[in-house]
Amino acid sequence: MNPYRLAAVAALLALSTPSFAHNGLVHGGCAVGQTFSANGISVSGAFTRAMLPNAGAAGGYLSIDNAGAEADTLTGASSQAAAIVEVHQMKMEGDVMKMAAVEGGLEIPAGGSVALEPMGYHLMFMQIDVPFKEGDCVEVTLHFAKAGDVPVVLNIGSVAQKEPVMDHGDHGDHDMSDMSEMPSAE
Ligand SMILES: [Cu+2]
Repeated sequence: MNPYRLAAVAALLALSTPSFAHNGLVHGGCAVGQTFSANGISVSGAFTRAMLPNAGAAGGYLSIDNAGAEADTLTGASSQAAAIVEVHQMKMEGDVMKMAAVEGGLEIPAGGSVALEPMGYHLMFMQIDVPFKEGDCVEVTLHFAKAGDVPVVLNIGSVAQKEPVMDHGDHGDHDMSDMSEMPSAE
């Protein structure tokens, strides 16, 4: 490849956003316990679940901290891994648990935090082409009214994952029996 062509390729790479996967999925080798920060917003404990065949949709869970002096609003999210990503809320309607898009976005109070978790607020990934597989990761960009775009990576846990994915790596000294005592990721 001649030097000019090489430079052109390098320039193109520099222009593109830091995405390491074509379909928004990162296969294997994803770090766990990461925090993603931009403009006063910090996102931690981000995870989703492995999908059963033909499930087509998945929830996304994470905790959002707003260190700013003003409230911000999570207005939406996008990902190459799903054609549609919405911010949803679970609600009881009579005896029936239903979910619906959060109208007007989700407010994150100044100096406060909001958890998106199973049975509560969550990201809803719909029209997923490549099913989520445990151990891989999903790249998502969160959109905030004030902080702008915050790119995050969700670890894919088991089909029944309820908590952020932990490192069950080769640390012989890691005692998993007291996981409930783990401080929530900060
Ligand atoms: Cu939902």
